[in-house]
Amino acid sequence: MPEHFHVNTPLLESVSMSKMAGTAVYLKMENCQPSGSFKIRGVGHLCQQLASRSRGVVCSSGGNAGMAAAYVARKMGLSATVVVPSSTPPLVVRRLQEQGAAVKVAGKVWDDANAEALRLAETEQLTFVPPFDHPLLWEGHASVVAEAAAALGPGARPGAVLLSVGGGGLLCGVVHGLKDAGWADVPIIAMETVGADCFNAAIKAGELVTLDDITSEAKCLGAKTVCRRAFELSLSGEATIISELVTDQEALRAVQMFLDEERVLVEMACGAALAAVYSGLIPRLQAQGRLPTPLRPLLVIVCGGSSINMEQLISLQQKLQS
Ligand code: PLV
Repeated sequence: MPEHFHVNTPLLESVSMSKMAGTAVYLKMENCQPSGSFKIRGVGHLCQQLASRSRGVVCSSGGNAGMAAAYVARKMGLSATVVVPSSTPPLVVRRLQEQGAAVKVAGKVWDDANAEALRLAETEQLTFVPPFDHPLLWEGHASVVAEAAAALGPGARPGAVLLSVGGGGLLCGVVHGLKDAGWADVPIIAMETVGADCFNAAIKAGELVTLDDITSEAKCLGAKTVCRRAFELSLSGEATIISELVTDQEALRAVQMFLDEERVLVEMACGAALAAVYSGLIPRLQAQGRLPTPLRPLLVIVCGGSSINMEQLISLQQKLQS
């Protein structure tokens, strides 16, 4: 078995985003992962630890954790079943099947699909691969920070890390990675879209909140409840987390601008993070005193995602920009 399934992704400086952010912007290009997103880091690590003698894996997913599970299972010679909600576009179902997974559609949102995946794990004795709520996932995701630290070189230190939050697994992993890199005091800007904002809602309420529904088009951010660890981190002094929201329109505009400027197509879940730069949030946070001025370089986790192609982009434009 290989040491790991993910690749060391490029760290690219973006001149146009640097201009908008008012500080150097470094893009950690997780869209380049073999499964299309950062998820392979954690999922690969978890499967290596838990699934080597398994009868097969079952993963509940908005799409991208499933893509990672399907890829890793194929490499490990295991079967993969991915349970997705009906909000998952057909293009993702097709990509999952191409990756060799059996796909089951269950329920309207990820939480419904998760209940079905847990049931299958039990009845079929499969290894359950959660998409965001597991310490092994966080341990695996932490490698994204270690790689960025190595690429930036000794003595370098980001001013902030920018990422998206769905169920909070990436956030937990990045906090882990920042600690390992000796960067525990680097603030994290945690982005969600309005309508997929379970982390922001929990922070506002002071307790875990279960959203009534996922109304955002960023379906891969669509967990109704953020994982407990992410919420606890927001309360503890272990990390500085700035939780912010963008609209679907802003996330989509960011996807389009990123395509035009960087020539890379990412899904809405990733657009949510990019929108912090394209919508001018960074200088606004500085003006509010929530980020320092001047700000050291901004490390952006370009989480990627398979839930996008030209047809999907056009359909999102018609839905959100008409
Ligand atoms: N997507 C999960 C959860 O969906 C999934 O099953 O694929 N960026 C992209 C492209 C993602 O796919 C996800 C999560 C995130 C960001 C957020 O990561 P998280 O869930 O670890 O906060 C419901």
